[in-house]
Amino acid sequence: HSVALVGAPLSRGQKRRGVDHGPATLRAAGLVERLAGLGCQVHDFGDLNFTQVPNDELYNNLVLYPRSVGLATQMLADAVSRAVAAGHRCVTLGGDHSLALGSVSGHARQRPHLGVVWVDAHADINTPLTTQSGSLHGQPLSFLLRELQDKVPQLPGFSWLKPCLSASDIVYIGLRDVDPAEYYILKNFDIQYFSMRDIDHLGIQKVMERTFEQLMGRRQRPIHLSFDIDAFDPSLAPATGTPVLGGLTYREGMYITEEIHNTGMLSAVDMAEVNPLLGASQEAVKATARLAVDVIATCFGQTREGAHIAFDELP
Ligand code: DIR
Ligand code: MN
Ligand code: MN
Ligand code: MN
Repeated sequence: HSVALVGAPLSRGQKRRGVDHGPATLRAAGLVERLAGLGCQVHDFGDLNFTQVPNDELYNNLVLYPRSVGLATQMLADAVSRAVAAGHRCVTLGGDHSLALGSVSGHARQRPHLGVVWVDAHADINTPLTTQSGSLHGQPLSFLLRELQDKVPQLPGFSWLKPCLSASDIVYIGLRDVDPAEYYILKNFDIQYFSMRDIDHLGIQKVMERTFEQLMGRRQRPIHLSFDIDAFDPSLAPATGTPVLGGLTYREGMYITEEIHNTGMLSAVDMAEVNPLLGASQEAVKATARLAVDVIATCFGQTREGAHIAFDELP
């Protein structure tokens, strides 16, 4: 099968420097070679060239860089839509998590019935009116959800965006830092989530069973995996902007992506929030990048138990 890589060096969705170097960091960690080694035909479309929109003033005295994020995610939506239309499974390399505004929108243009698995410490579902940080990486899902549209004002730069998800199309895994307004939204719209506490209680196997029951209980559908590297414990993924204690173990992370691969329905992946300027050392940055590459490789068939080759390929 063929995998498209789209670099989305977006950083204006949050406040810390360096996350725009995420795509280069993931490539330097051997992403292309790893996917090729799994038998994927890799089509690397390079990095999109995002420009900062001049005079990009705060929206409502609070929300940062709406025009720049709006334009960049519009470009990304077009790129992802094209890649999926060409028959590729599309991997978006972030960049901060506001990139999901573009990747999910573009994916949904070609696969309107997709379901989203959102792996993150955070719910990223603040609206421009509930956000406390002003950062758009904490808000993408509020723009994408149909049920929330009367709560989301029209931001400059976002006129292209149409909501493409319903509340029942999303499952979260790994939550442990949810703002009060976000919690209200999750409960009010009955959005399925598995917090770290739920993983402790149920175990990751039941969590994945219930995830697929929610998304695919009635019929098979394409899956969009949006993976924020801060879902992992900071001891494993230190090079990220908003680390939160008590995250996924390596084994839980690999189990999530193995199970998603095994559905055969994975259609697009985001890898967000790897920031090479935030590791305490070069080793910390490399460990974070290697982990992100392991996540992506597992999505496309890498297994912990080994893979067989044809007998005539044996030495
Ligand atoms: C917080 C943090 N809920 C916000 N969100 C983060 O800014 O709205 N998302 N860090 O990844
Ligand atoms: Mn193949
Ligand atoms: Mn996060
Ligand atoms: Mn996130």
